[in-house]
Amino acid sequence: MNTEKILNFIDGSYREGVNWFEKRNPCNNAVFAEVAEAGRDEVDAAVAAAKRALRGPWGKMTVHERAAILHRVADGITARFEEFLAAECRDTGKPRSLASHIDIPRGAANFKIFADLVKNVPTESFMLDTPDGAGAVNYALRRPKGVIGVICPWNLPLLLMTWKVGPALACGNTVVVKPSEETPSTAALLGEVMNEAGVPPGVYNVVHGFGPGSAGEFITSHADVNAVTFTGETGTGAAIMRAGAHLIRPVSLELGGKNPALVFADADLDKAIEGTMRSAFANCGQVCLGTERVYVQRPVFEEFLGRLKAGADGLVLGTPDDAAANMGPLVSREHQSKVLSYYAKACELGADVVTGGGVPGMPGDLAEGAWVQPTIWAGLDDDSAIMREEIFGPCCHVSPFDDEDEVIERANDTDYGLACSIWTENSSRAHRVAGQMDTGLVWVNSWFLRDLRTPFGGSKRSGIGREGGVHSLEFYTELSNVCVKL
Ligand code: NAD
Ligand code: 6OD
Repeated sequence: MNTEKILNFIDGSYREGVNWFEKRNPCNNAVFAEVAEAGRDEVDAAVAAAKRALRGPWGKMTVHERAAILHRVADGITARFEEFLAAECRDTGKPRSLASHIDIPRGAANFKIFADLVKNVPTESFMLDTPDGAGAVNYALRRPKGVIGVICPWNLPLLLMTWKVGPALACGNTVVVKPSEETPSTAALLGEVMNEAGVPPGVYNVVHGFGPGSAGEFITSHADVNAVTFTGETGTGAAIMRAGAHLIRPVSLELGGKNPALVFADADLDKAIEGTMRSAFANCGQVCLGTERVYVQRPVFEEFLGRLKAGADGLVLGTPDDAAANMGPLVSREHQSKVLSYYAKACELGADVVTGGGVPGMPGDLAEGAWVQPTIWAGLDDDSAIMREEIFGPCCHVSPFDDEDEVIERANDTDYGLACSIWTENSSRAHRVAGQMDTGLVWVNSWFLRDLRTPFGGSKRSGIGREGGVHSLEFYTELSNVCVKL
């Protein structure tokens, strides 16, 4: 079989590992690449290179020099847009129309935004009176934290990886990245862009592999990794906290969600349907911010449900190159099994299957792919597993509600606290409800509308910490206070 090889990127060069693992196309489950799994030696080499680069040219550059290089990285991604797009679509199966509007442009923007931000954010300064009358001046310095371990998921691979790597490098750190085993390609390709842009060797390193007993664990348990930033499942976040606890190592965790949408009777239903179609089904429902619980006020419940069903029934499943398709497969057959187990569970629990609930008939070799139908349920209790557990597929449950206090309480009654969407044309209600939601992110009459200067992250079991804007600088730097006696 003629498969491509995807390599680790360590100290500015591509390297093999201790093993090879298969990368399959989610559309037809065919193996198209072998990925070099990094062992402990490769991870040690990557961490050592990252540590050296902190002392070398990267650590000695001015903020402006670093920022200029990061602009070149962003321009390099844009110059090779088609290559990144093809690699991302091949790994994930997502439509080109989606990746070309979200994943790849954000991959570039994440470098520019944070390169510009570090140049413009001041630190604090205080004059202190002293008994001798001469005084003292205090000022804070931002210093890089050091070697940052970046552990990434598979749903928006380049976007979520650069969302961490952009600010980490802008702040003067170096990184050891572990992309998801499902999506190794764009992280590896970015190594070429880093070299072309003049990023010194050792600043950006990529090691491939899995979690426990593999590259993920080797990074998170490494004593020379100074901080770990992670996006992924809540259970994995807990394991990563434990791995660094004895080192008192800072972690930033962006974890799972079970996000509600609240559709009030005074909403503009055209907007609410358009937004909920995206929040439930975009990226085949594999967005941490996605809506899996929809609460609709009773006077518009039937109309909303009918229109959402019509929208879901109108989705066109197809491969990334199918220009008519607006929904791809799930990322893998393994994830398909997980999502289908929830489809079965919903039936066992007596859900009303409004649409979907199974595997679509796909032609030819696509029948082997990780396809599932977009699915809508109604009729389940708020306590059912379908309403409590993150499914991470193209599915949602729609329930009626009667009044504002009731829906706030029901929407907040979850272990998660990542995002919610509120649909109403009454601006007083919008602000009143937004202020009562136990989520790190609240969208009103929108969803996944991003301003990278704003705080991003989850509460409860959806995460620890905030990134975005100055909040990223808080995580990726150590503040040192300098006190000068005059
Ligand atoms: P995952 O937790 O299974 O894997 C994420 C990464 O962690 C992978 O690279 C994996 O190899 C690695 N990993 C697994 N176990 C590890 C361990 N013990 N030590 C170190 N590394 C380990 O998550 P996933 O399935 O790739 O992604 C989907 C999940 O990510 C969903 O729960 C979703 O909600 C969440 N997510 C959250 C956000 C957010 O911003 N909050 C964004 C995207 C995805
Ligand atoms: O937009 C972002 O910066 C971000 N972190 C999005 C996360 C999406 C989750 O799947």
